[in-house]
Amino acid sequence: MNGASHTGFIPLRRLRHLPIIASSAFACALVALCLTGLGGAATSTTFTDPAGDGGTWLDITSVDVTEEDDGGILFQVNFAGRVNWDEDGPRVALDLDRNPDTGSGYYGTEVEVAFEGEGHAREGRAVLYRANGWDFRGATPPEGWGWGLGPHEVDFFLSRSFLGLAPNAGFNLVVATTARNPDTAPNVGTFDYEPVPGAPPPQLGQDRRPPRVFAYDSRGTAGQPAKLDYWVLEGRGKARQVIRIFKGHRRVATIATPLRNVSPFRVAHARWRVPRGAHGHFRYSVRSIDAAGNKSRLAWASLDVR
Ligand SMILES: [Ca+2]
Ligand SMILES: [Ca+2]
Ligand SMILES: [Ca+2]
Repeated sequence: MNGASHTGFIPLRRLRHLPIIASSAFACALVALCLTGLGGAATSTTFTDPAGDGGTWLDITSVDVTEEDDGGILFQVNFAGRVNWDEDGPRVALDLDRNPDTGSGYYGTEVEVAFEGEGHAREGRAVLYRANGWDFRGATPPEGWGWGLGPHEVDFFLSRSFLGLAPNAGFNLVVATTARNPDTAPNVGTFDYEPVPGAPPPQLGQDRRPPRVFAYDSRGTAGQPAKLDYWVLEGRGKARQVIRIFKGHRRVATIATPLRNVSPFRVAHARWRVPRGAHGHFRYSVRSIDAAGNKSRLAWASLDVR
C-alpha cells in the first residue's frame, strides 16, 4: 500500500493513553503476571497464519485470543522474526457485531488497536481507534487496557465490557502488519472467534452496502504497460472492478476484472498497455461492484504518459 493512500484511512492523530504495561523487554512477562493476577481460569484460542508469506519484516505466525473469567481479553500476535519496536507494528481490528456491512472499510470492523513504533522521538505505544464511517477515528482508551511487547510478539489487552460484548458473544477479527506489502491474518477476510465451542456464526442478511473505491494518479510510457492503482474497501472482501480510460472525453479502453478477493490492506492495480505514439494527460475511472451487485461511486485519477 502506498503511503499517500494510507494516510487518508489510518488517522495520524496521536492520542494519549495510560498503558498499564511499559514498553520494555519484560512487558510480556508482565502481561502474563497481570492476567494471572486478575482472574482465575483462562481459555485460549489460537488462529494460525503461514510463516514466510509476510514479505516484510513482520511475518505473523499466529494470533492467540485468551479470555479471563473477569471479562478481560488478551490478543497476542506472534511473529516469525524479532519485533523491531521502532517500527509500526500490527493492528488488530474487531468486527464486534459480526456484520461486515457495518463499521470500517477493514472488513466491517468497529474497533482497531494498533502498535505505533518508537520513531519520531517518542516511545512506542498502542493506540485505539473506533470506526467512523468507512474510516477510523482515534478513541480514548479505557482504564485498565494494556499492551505489551516481546521479542516475537505484540499483545493488546481489552475488556469485554469496554468492547460492548456480552459474556459469551463471539466476534470476528483480522490482524495486519503496517507495511507496503502487509501480512494479514487471515490472508482473506476475518477469523470467526466463537467462545462457545460449536456455536454457528450469525447468518448474514442481504449485502446492501456498496464498496468504496479510491483511484491514484499514475504514470505510463507509450508502448509500455501502465499500472493504474486503486484501493477497494468492501466489507465482504469480494468485488469486481470496471476501469475506463479516457483521453479528453473519448474513452480509449475499458478493463473489467472478475469478481475476486479484494483486501482493504492493499492497493490493487490494473495494467493497461499504453498505445505507441500516445502521450500527455489521460484520466481513468474505477468502479467497484460487490458480489451482491452493489456499485460504488466512480473514483477518478490521472494517467500521465511520457
Ligand atoms: Ca504470515
Ligand atoms: Ca461490523
Ligand atoms: Ca458490500
